[in-house]
Formats: sequence, structure tokens, C-alpha cells
Amino acid sequence: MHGVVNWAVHFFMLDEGPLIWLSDFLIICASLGIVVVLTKFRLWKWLWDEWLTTVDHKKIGIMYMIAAILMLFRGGTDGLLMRAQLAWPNMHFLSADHYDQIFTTHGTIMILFMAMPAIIGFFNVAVPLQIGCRDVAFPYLNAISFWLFFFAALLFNLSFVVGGSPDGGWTSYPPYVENQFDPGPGENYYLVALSITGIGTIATGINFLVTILRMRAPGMTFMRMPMFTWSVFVTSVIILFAFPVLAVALALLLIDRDFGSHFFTVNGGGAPMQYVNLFWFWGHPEVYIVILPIFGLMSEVISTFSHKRIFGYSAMVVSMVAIAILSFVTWVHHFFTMGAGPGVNSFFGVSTMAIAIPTGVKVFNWIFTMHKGRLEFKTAMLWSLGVIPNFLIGGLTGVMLAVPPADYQYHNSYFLIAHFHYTLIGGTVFGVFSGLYYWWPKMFGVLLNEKLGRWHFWTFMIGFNICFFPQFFLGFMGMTRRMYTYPAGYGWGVVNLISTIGAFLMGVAFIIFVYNILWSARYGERDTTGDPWDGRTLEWATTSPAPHYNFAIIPTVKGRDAWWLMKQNGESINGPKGVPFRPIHMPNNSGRPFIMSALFFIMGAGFVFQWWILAIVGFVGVLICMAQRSFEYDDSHYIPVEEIEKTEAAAGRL
Ligand SMILES: [Cu+2]
Repeated sequence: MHGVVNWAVHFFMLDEGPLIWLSDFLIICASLGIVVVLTKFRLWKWLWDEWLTTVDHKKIGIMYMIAAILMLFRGGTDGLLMRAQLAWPNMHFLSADHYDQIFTTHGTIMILFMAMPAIIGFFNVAVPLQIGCRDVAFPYLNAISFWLFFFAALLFNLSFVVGGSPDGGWTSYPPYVENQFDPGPGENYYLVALSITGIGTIATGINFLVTILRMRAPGMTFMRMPMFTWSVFVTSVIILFAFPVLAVALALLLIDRDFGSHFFTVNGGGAPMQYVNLFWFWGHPEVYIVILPIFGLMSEVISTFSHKRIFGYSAMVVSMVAIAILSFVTWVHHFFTMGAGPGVNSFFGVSTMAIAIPTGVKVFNWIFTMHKGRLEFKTAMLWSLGVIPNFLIGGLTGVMLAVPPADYQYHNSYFLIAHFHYTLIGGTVFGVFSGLYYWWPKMFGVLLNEKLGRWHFWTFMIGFNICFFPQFFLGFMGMTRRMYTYPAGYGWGVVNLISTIGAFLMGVAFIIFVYNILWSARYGERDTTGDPWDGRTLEWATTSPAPHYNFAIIPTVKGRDAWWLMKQNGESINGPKGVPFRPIHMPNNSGRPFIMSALFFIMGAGFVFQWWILAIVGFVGVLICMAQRSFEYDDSHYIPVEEIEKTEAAAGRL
């Protein structure tokens, strides 16, 4: 009996102190709250029918966005804990152990469970509408992608209160993370959760590649596609080349840990540097996976709010493709100090700097798009414009880091930390907010409040720069990343304090954003037109939110900025008056993606704790789901004409 209690105390980490108790308490409260609300308002059936079983790309997109915002909260809390710990010399607010866990989960969550779902959410929200089709190529697979991500995120987050978080850094380099030096389930959580979400991401890449290749409305040639769709196309290609490499690296490391092989252990004949190469062969392109879609959506936003077509369309496309190709030949810049020699380091230094050229082309094109445009500084536009100076600082310091001899100095210092936060926050997070303000009416039929949006933007913009600009100097002053405290007398104290103040301002900005969501849901302006910004691309042609089938009649595209052209010519989205509707073929909802992903979760938990029976149970369950699916012959239905007429009439489109 005593043994069991001891085990449970250790397993649920009750011996770890108040931070864990508080988390447990909050998790229990939140879970109970959700159950009570769902039961009280009789929403269980609605939740299952409308959301958990949906294969509608728009709803899947919304679920991705909600998950991304929740993970921004979790990852942001990690960030604030770290900044609190570093605010002053000799702080002991967090122990070294906890600090390690928190910077590991901060990085992992922000990249894999915040940035990724945010951009994939936008893929889902916008792409099928922009290319004038009714869903993605494989709607059922799309639901699987989402639920795999969702359960992987759940598994990863569980590590905080069950068994212990990973603590090997978000890059998880061996030999440190091999069993010998890092026992316990933490690192397994990392390997298993990333593998599961990675499967979903690869499927998403395939899905959107095929969707864009095969499902474009008649007349939408490649060179008439909206810039955002172009960026998703290019990004999907990068995903298909990059993510399988990550999958291999994680699998080999997991086999090392769970089954005692020696892929990456030197004294068993393995090579830890091999992991580092594989990791960054994915990791560098990954930064373009999360920035190219932002470049695409910025192009849409800047063109819409300048009321002009994008300047240099072909150059924008070519530069995106060039960035994609170059992104695969720069990975060694993450370990110039490995000692590969001057030839190799020079090659990777030059190829890294070369990316500045196509990126510069894009910046100039955005500026020329605004030139002589009728500019409208809506919140979405502010966030997109905010990317330009911030990302520029990130990009230019990136060129500084790309000089191998100089990198020997900056390597693993706070200069690097400041650099990549300028690209990832100044680029991706600013872009995600831009996209949220831009597409919010399309997603929910409601506009976010502009005044609160401006407060959100400026608080975040100022907080972000106060937080990260001083870190360049901390880097020059010799402060290295991942140190949990530092002595007084180095002169780092005040600079760190300033940085921490900036971080908390960003936290305030996040609260303003959440308040804006709640306020707007209740009092916000409803979007009755479907086209609140006088948009240019086809997603603005349909109602907000779009009907289940997106378009009653598939539009015919006659040029770039298809919807803008149609408005110029006074054409209706439903074609000339009197064109009859025809029944629309749509996929059925299915609970299997949810159930199958839950079984993946069970299998994953088995791998984390090395409970093989659990792993086998989950795996067999997954196989049964797949077999069931292959015998499912009736997975779609027709929407009758009367229903389409009713929907279109209600939207005032008859
Ligand atoms: Cu890189």
C-alpha cells in the first residue's frame, strides 16, 4: 500500500511543490467547468455532431486556431516564468531543473503546437475558399490531421503534471537526452508527441498540395492564384521534404531510448552529430514553413488595404520558390562550431545570406504595393506592416549570424535568442494576428473590435521590442542561452529587468486580445455582406461564415484577384440570374478521426512510459479503425437543391 502511494506521489509529481499543485488545481477546475457547462446547456450532442466529427475545412480551421491561441497562452506562460526567473541576479524563483523543463516546453510548444496549428488553421480557413472549391481534396484525412495534432498537444502538455516534462531543449540533442543521462518519461513525451503531430502535418502537406493542384475553380491558372494560396502550395512542398526527416530522427532516438540501440551514442558506435544534421535538415526549412504562409497572407492584407493589386506578382512567386529551395541548403549554419572546416562553413554561410535576396524582393514589392495606393490602416493592416521592420531586424541579424567566424562569438548567446524571436514573433506571431483580424469575420461572421485591436497591436509591438531588443546587448555582454540564473556584478541585471518588463507587456497585450474576442462575440459588428474589407480574392465572394458547401455555383475565374474583377464587372457569385442550382456532393461527418487519434494517444502513452501492453492496445485499435474505414462504401451525401435555395435566400443571394 505504502509503495503504491509513493509511486503515485512520484508519478503525479506531488512531491514537486506548489507550481505543480496549482497546475493540478487549475486543470481540474477547467475540466470540471467544461463538463458542467456542456451538461448544463445540453451541448454534448452539439459538440459531437457539429465539431468533433466534422470534416468541414472551415470548422477544422477554427479548431486549429482555438488550439493555437490556447497553446500561445501555455507557451507564453512558460516564457513569462523564465523572464521572471531571469529578471534579477541570483533569483531562485525556479529551480535549475524546472527552468530546464520550462525552456524546453516553451520552444517546443511555440513551434510545433502554436505556430504550426496557427498556419495550418489559416490553410484550412482560406485556401479552399480562395481557389473556389467546396472542401479540401481529402476531407476525412484533414480531420485525422487535426485530431492527431490535438491529441499530440494534449499528450505533450500532460507531461507537466504527469511524470515530468522533457528538459533537453527544444532541439533535444543527444547524447544529453539518451536514457543514460536523461532517464524518465520527459524526453519520451517529446519524441512521441512530436512524432504523432508530425504524421498529421505530413498528411496536411499532401492534402493541400493535391487540393491546390486538382481543385482550383475553372479559369484559375497557376499564375492567377492568390498569393496566400501560392505560399501554401510552396509550404506544402517544403513540409513533404522536411517532416519525414524529422520523423526519422525522432524514431531513431526513441529506439535508442526505448530499446537500447546506439544510433546516436558514441560508445556504441553511433554518431550524435548525425541527429543534429537530421534535426536541422528539418529544423531550418521549418522556419520557412511558418514564415512563408505569413508572407502570403501579408501580401493579401497589404494589397487589400492598399486597394491595389499586389506589385510584382511574378517576382513574389519566384522569390517564394527560391526561398523554399535555399531553405534546404543552409542547415549547417546551426552548428558552424562543429568544426566542419572552412569550405563547408563558407558554403552554408553564403547560401544562408543568399536568402536575404528573395526576402528583400518581397519587402520591396510590399512597399511598392502601398505606393500610391488608397491606404486603410485597419488592425489587420497594422499587424502586417509591423512585420516589416521587426522581421527586417531579425533578417539582418540573421545575416550577421551567417558569417561563420562571427558566429563563433554569437553562438548560443542571447544575440541568437533575440535574432530568432525577431523572426518568429516579429514575423510569424505578428502575421498570425494579422490573419486573425483579417479572416475573423470570415470564420465567425463577426468583426473584431478595431479600437481594442489597436490597443492590442501597440501594447504588443512596444512590449515585444522592449523585451527582445535588449537581448542583443545581453548577447554581446556574454550572457548565454539556457542559463537559469547569473551572479550580480556582470552588469546583466538591469538589462534583464527591462527585457522582463517588455515580456509582461506582451502578456497584457494577449489579455487585451482575449478581451477583444469576448467583447466582439457579444457586441461586435456582424458581417452581413461577406466582404467587410472590400476584398479581392474569392473567399470574400461568399457569405460570412461561408455556407457548408462554400459556393452554390462554382465560380469561373477570369483573372488575378478574381472577386475584385467580378465586382468591377458587376457579376454575381452565383452567375447570371436564373442559372439553376444543382445538388451538391459533400463528404459525411465521421467520428473515426477523433477515435483513431485518441487511440494514437493511448499508444503514445504506452511508448512514453514503456507500458507495452497499452501501446499494443492503442496500435491494434488504430489498425481496426483503418480496416473499418476501408470497408466504408457510403461516405458522402447530396445537399438537395431546395436546401441550397433556402440557404442562399436566407443570405440574400437569390
Ligand atoms: Cu537556420
